[in-house]
Amino acid sequence: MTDSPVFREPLHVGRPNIGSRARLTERLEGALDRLYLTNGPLVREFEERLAEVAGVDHCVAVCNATIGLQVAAKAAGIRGGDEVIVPAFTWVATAAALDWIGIVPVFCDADETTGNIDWTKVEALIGPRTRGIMGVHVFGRPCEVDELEEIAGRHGLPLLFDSAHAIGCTYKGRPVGGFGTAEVYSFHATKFVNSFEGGAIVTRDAEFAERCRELRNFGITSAGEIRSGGTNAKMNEAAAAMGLTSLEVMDSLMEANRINHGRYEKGLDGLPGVWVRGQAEGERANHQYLVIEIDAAVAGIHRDEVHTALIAQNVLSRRYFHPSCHQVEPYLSDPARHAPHPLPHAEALAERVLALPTGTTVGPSEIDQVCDIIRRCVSARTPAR
Ligand code: T4K
Repeated sequence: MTDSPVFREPLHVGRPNIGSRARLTERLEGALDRLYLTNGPLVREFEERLAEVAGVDHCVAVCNATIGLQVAAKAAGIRGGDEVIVPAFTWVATAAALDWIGIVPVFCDADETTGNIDWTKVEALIGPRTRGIMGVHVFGRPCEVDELEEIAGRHGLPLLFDSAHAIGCTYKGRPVGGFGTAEVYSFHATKFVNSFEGGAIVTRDAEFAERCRELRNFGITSAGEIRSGGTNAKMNEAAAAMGLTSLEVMDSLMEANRINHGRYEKGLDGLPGVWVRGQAEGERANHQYLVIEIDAAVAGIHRDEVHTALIAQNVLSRRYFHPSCHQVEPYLSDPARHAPHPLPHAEALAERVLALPTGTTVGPSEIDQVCDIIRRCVSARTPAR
């Protein structure tokens, strides 16, 4: 490796997509002219568009997905002290959203192929305090929805999905967003559809949506009465302006991500112990995360060393998700909240995964150079074949 980095400017994971600046500006100007900066028409329009994308009748936009998960959990009747089964391999927000309002996340191991909650292990975790199950469509790959719905239905438990990664994806040909009791999208700036910060709860259940609307707005009903203890989870008009603008180009963003995915697969093909995580066969995937796995035993080099080498070359890879959620505070040192048993698959995944730059700001030559850096790291360690 040379002293000066391969890339003069940092190559980021999670570069935001803006869409048409003119459309964004027009929408922002409209909000300024109307003097409606929140509780306004752009949020309602964004909700309508999102409901169409999700294939549902109801959408409640919120200020971010973390708060959205809390609102959805409360709307599902889950209270402080209740337990909810969650995957261990996920972004910390899945568990933290619940923990923050006194709900106890009970960690379930991952399926190593899909990265999702291992549905075969869910039922064994159901106990007297269990009040819900929360799946996460990790990196946009859909959970085993049918199996989870069957388990939740049999036990009379609400099933929520953290769909922060999965807008635009399908499960058995149907859009992710229409499953379980409700699903929650994220539109954080690093998501390929973004609203600066933001999220949305999508559901088929009209009453559930109404409860979410109330809880989002201090517990105030549409008749103006306070029926429950709510919060302020509202999305503002500027966020909705960005969300609408970004959503307009969703299909082309997905196509750009798909092409990048193929380029990375080709660039890393045949490299021992290194592979690009795949998506579900026959389903539409948004490919918003480009995640490789590095099996140190085969590649001869640990993921962390490759990560360090990439950063030295200005490729700002991210270890999504390391450590596994159950291995961080407050769960790590609190025996009452610690995972009841080792979660080997989640832990193994957390040691292998590495998210690489993708999206519209990354082109083929950048991808080839990133692959070349990884190739050189691995080749330096593996014996010649
Ligand atoms: N559930 C799941 C499964 C999630 O993955 C997330 C969020 C949530 C729930 C919660 O959703 P929200 O409450 O956020 O709506 C990022 C995001 O902050 C987080 O939203 C996301 N998941 C997580 C996977 O990644 P960081 O700490 O890695 O983000 P940050 O700000 O350091 O940015 C990452 C890279 O993106 C940097 O290299 C810089 C670049 N970037 C970032 C921003 C914000 C830009 O180029 N421009 C930007 O504006 O967590």
